[in-house]
Amino acid sequence: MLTMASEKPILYSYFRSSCSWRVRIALALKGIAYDVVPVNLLKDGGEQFSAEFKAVNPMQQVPVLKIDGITLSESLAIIHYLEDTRPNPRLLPQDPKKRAQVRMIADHIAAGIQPIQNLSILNKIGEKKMEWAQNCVVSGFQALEQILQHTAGRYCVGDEVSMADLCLVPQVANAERFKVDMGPYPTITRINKALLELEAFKVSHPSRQPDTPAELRA
Ligand SMILES: N[C@@H](CCC(=O)N[C@@H](CS)C(=O)NCC(=O)O)C(=O)O
Repeated sequence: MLTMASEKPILYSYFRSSCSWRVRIALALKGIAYDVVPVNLLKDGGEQFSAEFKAVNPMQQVPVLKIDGITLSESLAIIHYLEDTRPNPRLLPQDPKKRAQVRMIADHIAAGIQPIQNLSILNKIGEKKMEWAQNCVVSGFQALEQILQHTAGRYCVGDEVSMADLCLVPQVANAERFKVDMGPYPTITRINKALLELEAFKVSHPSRQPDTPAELRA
């Protein structure tokens, strides 16, 4: 039996972090109120490397969610925990085949695209970092576009918003930041546009966070 701690959850987040955005969308969809502790990934070489934050997440990455008396990192593990404990609205379909497709797309993005274009990797690449990031996204999106042609309805898998969609929208934002030509990905573009019309995706958007710099605020 799960004992719910009464404190408000705390999300360690960076406004532009795509992984943080995934969790912010889940929290918004499920109507969970939370406080934000901003972690500036660029300031003074990156606040994620401070001893204080390393004690919170030894991987020195956001997001981290403190909830129900535990501290969780890894965006998909966090989202699965929210799904297990706060199942409405559900973010995994009931049908096992569709559930597997949702997980496949979420993993494709969260394990196959984002980690190889992450900030710390780009910093190691040096002056060719933009080209590197574009190549990571392009090869991932070429595959994803094909996959979505078989799974998509209004959203990534059928017509229900799922964990796959929580991964898609922030990854498209990264693609746009890396100036990837989205022309070859009409299905990704269509789904992204439909999702961005939903309130949970709007309130969690990087342009509307407590740590969003004034010049990037919507
Ligand atoms: N697999 C992790 C990845 C987390 C991650 O890569 N976070 C990025 C921001 S999206 C980060 O904190 N980067 C800091 C750095 O690279 O130094 C997750 O899904 O949460």
